[in-house]
Amino acid sequence: MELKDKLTAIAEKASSEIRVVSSLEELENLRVSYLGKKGEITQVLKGMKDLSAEERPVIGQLANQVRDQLTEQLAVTRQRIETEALNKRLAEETLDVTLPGSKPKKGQSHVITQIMEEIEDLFLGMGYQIIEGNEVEEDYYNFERVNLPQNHPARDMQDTFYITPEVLLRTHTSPLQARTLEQHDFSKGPLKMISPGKVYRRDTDDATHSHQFHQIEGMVIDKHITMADLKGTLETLAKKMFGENREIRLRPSYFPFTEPSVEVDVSCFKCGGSGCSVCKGTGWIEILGAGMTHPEVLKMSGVDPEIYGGFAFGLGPDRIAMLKYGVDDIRNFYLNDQRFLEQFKVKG
Ligand code: FA5
Repeated sequence: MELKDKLTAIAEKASSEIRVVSSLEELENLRVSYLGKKGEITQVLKGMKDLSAEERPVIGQLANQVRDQLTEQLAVTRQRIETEALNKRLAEETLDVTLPGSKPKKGQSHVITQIMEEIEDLFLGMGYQIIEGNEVEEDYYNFERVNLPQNHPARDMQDTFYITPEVLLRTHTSPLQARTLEQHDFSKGPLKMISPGKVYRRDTDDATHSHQFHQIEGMVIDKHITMADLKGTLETLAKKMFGENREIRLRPSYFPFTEPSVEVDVSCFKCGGSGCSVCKGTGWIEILGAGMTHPEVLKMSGVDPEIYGGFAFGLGPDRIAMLKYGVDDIRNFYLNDQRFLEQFKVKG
């Protein structure tokens, strides 16, 4: 066969093969088999040396033309295959933006924190300031400055964890009474404060006692404050936390830093007052201690008890949470069981 016919035949065969190719890999194989170093067209071009001088430019031109055509067809086909592949992927990987997303799980404050914030809001609304204290406290402020000198028998009820003989984990929030009193400038107005935080005691844990719990200290000092102001304040608190129907009672008590002193009990949520294991048969659960500030406490902080006086209280938010939600063991608050804690949803 003449070289010219051979070239034309190769060109037709290559062109029809390229037309039906469906993958880039097949296309590359075709390119190599026609235009590669050992490809059919390259072989033809190599045979040109045997041609006559007249034939050579004619065949050369035809061979170049065929090569250019095939190269062009290969490029167009490559483009077609790539576009098809892209369209296929786009169709397969379409995102349905109308599908609902997966909701991230929302955390919430611990139930005790919720109770503390509720109490803070109440007192902020009555014009109290909130004071922060330290959990690691000096023996001097924890005991001596609230009228509990060394060897005072009432220290026994609040044994704690000592860091050094002078530094301890505070047993109550009452050191904030002395710390705030000594800072307060009475020429600017009365002192009305609350101070929430953690406290520690070497108590044996039971249904209503934990070795680590919370307290909110409160103190009001001004001229002409009476026990009626204390009672009214505590009643407002009790009604806010437990509603109008829950009974409360004030019971005479003793604290070295208040005189007279009271303890406030709320009727037991479990037995309604008849006596059970939660209230230890008494029908009542104690939520706070309070009283009229002892003149010695004022004097030690440089405040004249002849002019100023007032009241203080220390309440237990853990006990309040128990009573509000009917939790029969205080230890539940500290076990970090999500199933328990999730029940107390933040309002709103
Ligand atoms: C005090 O700690 C006094 N500082 C309170 C006070 C302040 C009296 C100001 C007068 C003036 P008491 O030890 O009773 O008092 O504790 C106060 C409250 O803390 C209790 O009524 C109770 O609600 C809570 N509480 C006491 N011990 C524990 C405990 N181990 N676990 C959980 N709550 C407790």
